[in-house]
Amino acid sequence: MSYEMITARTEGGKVGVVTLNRPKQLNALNNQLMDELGHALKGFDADAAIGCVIVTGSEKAFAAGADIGAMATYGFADVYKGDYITRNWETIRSIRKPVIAAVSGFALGGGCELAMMCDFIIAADNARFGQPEIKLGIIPGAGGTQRLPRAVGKAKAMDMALTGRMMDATEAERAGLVSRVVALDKLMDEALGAALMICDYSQIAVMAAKESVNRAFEGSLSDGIMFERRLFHAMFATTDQKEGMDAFVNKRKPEFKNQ
Ligand code: CO8
Repeated sequence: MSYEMITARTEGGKVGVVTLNRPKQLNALNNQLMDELGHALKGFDADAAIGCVIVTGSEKAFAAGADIGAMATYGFADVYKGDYITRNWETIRSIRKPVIAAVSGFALGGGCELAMMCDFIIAADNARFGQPEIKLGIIPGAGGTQRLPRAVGKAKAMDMALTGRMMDATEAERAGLVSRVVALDKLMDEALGAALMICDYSQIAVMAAKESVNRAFEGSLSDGIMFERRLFHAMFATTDQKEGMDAFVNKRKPEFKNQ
């Protein structure tokens, strides 16, 4: 598949980097872009050489939301049947390897929701997050009313969903929406550094950690604790656990084989 609305490349042979690439529309998200993004993410997930994926945008916009021009004439039947904006938004959730959002500029509406679907967000100091759907006479449709309150709490999530105001990078970090804030010109270095660090760990342990943290947002605490305990036990069936612990005991660097 050749891409028109994204680019996909690898860094260091280990990290997949997907860049949203509709600069004139501030990376507004439409069906084609979401199809291309899903295809690229699935490709990296299936590639044994890749240990982590970064999704990023442009300096001005990670993504300014779903494409308003494309949506403007849709009726209820169009969107409810799922043929239009809803059909391909969940692909990213099926990716088992870690996906980091490297966000600069606007991450609004569906753009903020896409960033929140990634495993964690590293933000540039010019990043601005928001759920401004209320200004368009609609509400968020891809997790903005669900993931945002889990990330920043009810008060800020309500404030953002009801007023449509944006949060800058400092506020987003303080509120727990993003894990780190760095200078704009350091954004990709920071994201790549984190990705390469993840790639050097046991891929099995990394995937299990991702699965287990995600479990914290679905179901009860006791179910989550039990899920984590069983995955923790399962780690002791891997060669990588033997290697990691032997390397620590013998004061050497581990060489994980992802087995
Ligand atoms: N859709 C389409 N085009 C857009 C969008 C968008 N979301 N955002 C910006 N653009 C276009 C503008 O129309 C403009 O195009 P043109 O040059 O042809 O006029 C170009 O990008 C540049 O935009 P501006 O001139 O407005 O740039 P500014 O720097 O003045 O402002 C803003 C930047 C603040 C980001 C402003 O463009 C803006 O408010 N954009 C809309 C933000 C928004 O409302 N986003 C939410 C959209 S609704 C949504 O995301 C619902 C998601 C539901 C997903 C459900 C799936 C399951």
